[in-house]
Parts: sequence; structure tokens; C-alpha cells
Amino acid sequence: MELSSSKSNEKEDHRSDLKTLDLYNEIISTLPKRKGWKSDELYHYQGFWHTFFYLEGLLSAQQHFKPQTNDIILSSFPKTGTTWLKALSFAIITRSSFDISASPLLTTMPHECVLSLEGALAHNSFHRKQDTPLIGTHVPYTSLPKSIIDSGCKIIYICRDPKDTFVSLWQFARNASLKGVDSSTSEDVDLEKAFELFCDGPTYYGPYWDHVLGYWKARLESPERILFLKFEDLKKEALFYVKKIAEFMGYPFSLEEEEKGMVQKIVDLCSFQNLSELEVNKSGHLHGYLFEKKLFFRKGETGDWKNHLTPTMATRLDQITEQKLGNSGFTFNA
Ligand code: PAP
Repeated sequence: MELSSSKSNEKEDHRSDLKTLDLYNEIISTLPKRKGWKSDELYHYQGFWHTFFYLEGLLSAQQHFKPQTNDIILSSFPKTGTTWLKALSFAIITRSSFDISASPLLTTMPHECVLSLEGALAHNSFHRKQDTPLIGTHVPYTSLPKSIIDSGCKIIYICRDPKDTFVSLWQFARNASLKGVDSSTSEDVDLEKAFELFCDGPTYYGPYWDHVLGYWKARLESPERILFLKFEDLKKEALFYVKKIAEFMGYPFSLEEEEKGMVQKIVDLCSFQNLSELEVNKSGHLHGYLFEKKLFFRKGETGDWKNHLTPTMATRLDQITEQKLGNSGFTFNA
């Protein structure tokens, strides 16, 4: 957890950071932009829409990020199971260092156990926890830093039915309030407007379907390097998928561990019920961000879209899914 650079290096980093930030500002100012769901602007870069903060982080990652040889990238579109995947992967990897009853997940939010490539890491000169070879990202496959692709790092991608993804994202956006600002004064997000933008593409890291397709195509080309997961499958068969994730990451469970119920213990530790009840996830803001931690734990179910979308909206999302992914060999339903 130690930062590696000396004081003088930090000063140099800072000076060059200011120069590169100017450069990123310049690049971003030339990009097509439009209003996002709230009053924020979204910028179109390499086929996807980004907020300024994360785009700056992405440009920095593309230029500077150097993975460790054993790094595993946890990729996702927002609200498709990122927090859950981070918790499970972290618990799997650290199980030999910590007893479940002393897991860092009991005192640290999953997003702080596994940092984000274009978020916390990029905005901190890629200083990282050397002992955890896990990196989270929402960056589309085709925009991942070349260093990640060239290094052959393993990637785990999780996706979710677009209807639940949209509802989860909308609920998050409308409830996200600024640190120190009364949530009753936070800007609401009109469902219809957000829906139109989600369908057309301009949403955080959207279009969603292109995001899925990018990782799916990469997975078809290199199945040994990319594991593709669905939120719905994890909900239905958590034990099976936790074993699969562990094997893929190179941390398989031994027979003895299985007999002692280790897989179940990890599933229970990372369950929505358990994580959402922990004080560390219920109160306070995500370190370095404006988001309240509790917003990352809403319902954790499949099918909540039925409570928010009209049948027409649901059909429209299903039609876009069929149109964009129908010929890819991937389906959200199987
Ligand atoms: P992020 O991409 O911004 O990090 P992400 O974690 O992908 O967010 O999405 C949050 C969703 O995952 C929420 O879904 P909901 O709005 O439909 O409820 C959240 O409740 C759900 N979630 C968080 N942790 C878990 C978990 N341990 N098990 C199942 N679902 C979870």
C-alpha cells in the first residue's frame, strides 16, 4: 500500500502532470461533445462517450500505464456488476493471506480494494497496491491502453441485461449527490430523457451494446485471455462461477478448500446482503470521489426493470440488443 516515489520524484511527477493535463485538456476540447444525463458534458472519444474526469484518466492511462505481468483486469460497463466482481476477485486472491473473518472487505469498500485504471489510479500517477494484481476499468476494449493488450494480461468482463443496467444506472445518476450537498438538492434525471440517450449511445461509456460487443469479439479471438461473465449467471449459480473465476485467475480452489466450504464462504462474504449491511459500505463517500458508498448497493436483483420501464421501453431495448448483438453469437438470455 506504500507509494513508491520519493519526494523529489513526486515533485517532478507533479510538474509533468500539469503539462500533460494541459495537453489532455487541449485534446478533449477538440472532441465532439454533448450534454449528458445531468448538467455534465460527455465527450466522444474512440467511438464512446466519456465524462471529462474519466476521459482525462483514460488519456493518461493510454500514455503511461504499465501493467505488472500478473495483473488481471476487471472490466465492465457501469452498473453491470463491477462492485460484486471486484469483491469476489479480491476475496479469491487474498484468501490465503486473510481468514474470511478478517478480510479487508469487511472494513474497506470493494472499489477501494481494487482501484480503477482511469479513475483513482490514473489520477494518482498509477501508484498502486503492489500486493493486489487487480485493476478495475470501465474502458471499452478498443480503448484499453496498448500496454495492457501487449502484455497479454488476463481480463474478466462482466455484463448485465441492458434493461436492468439502464435502470440501475438511472437510479444511481438521479441519487448521486455531491459530497457536502444535501441530496434533496441534487439534480433529478428524467427517465425518458435518460432512456433516449441510453438507446442512442450518449451515456457514461456508452453505447452499452458496443461496449459488450468489443469485449465479446476480443473473447472470441482469445478465449484463454478473456473470461466473459453475466450478472444473471452469477446470481443463479454463484458457487460455479466463483470456482470458474478462481481457476481463470490462476488461483484455483484445492479439494481441501472446497471440502471446508471456502467457495461458499467467499460467496457469502461478497453477497449483496452481507456487503450492503457493512458499516463501511453504508456510510461515507468513496475515497477521492463525490459518490456516497451506499449508492453502489441498491437492490442487487435481476428484473427490477419491470418496476420502472414501460413494456414499450423494454421492447425497444430488446430490439436494439437483437439488432446490435443478434449476429455475434452472444445473448443475454442463455
Ligand atoms: P459501478 O460500475 O458503478 O461500480 P456496479 O457495481 O456495476 O456499479 O453496479 C451496482 C449494481 O450492482 C447495483 O444494482 P441495482 O441498482 O440493480 O441494485 C447494486 O445493487 C449491485 N450490486 C452491488 N453489489 C452487489 C453484490 N454483492 N451482489 C449483487 N449485486 C450487487
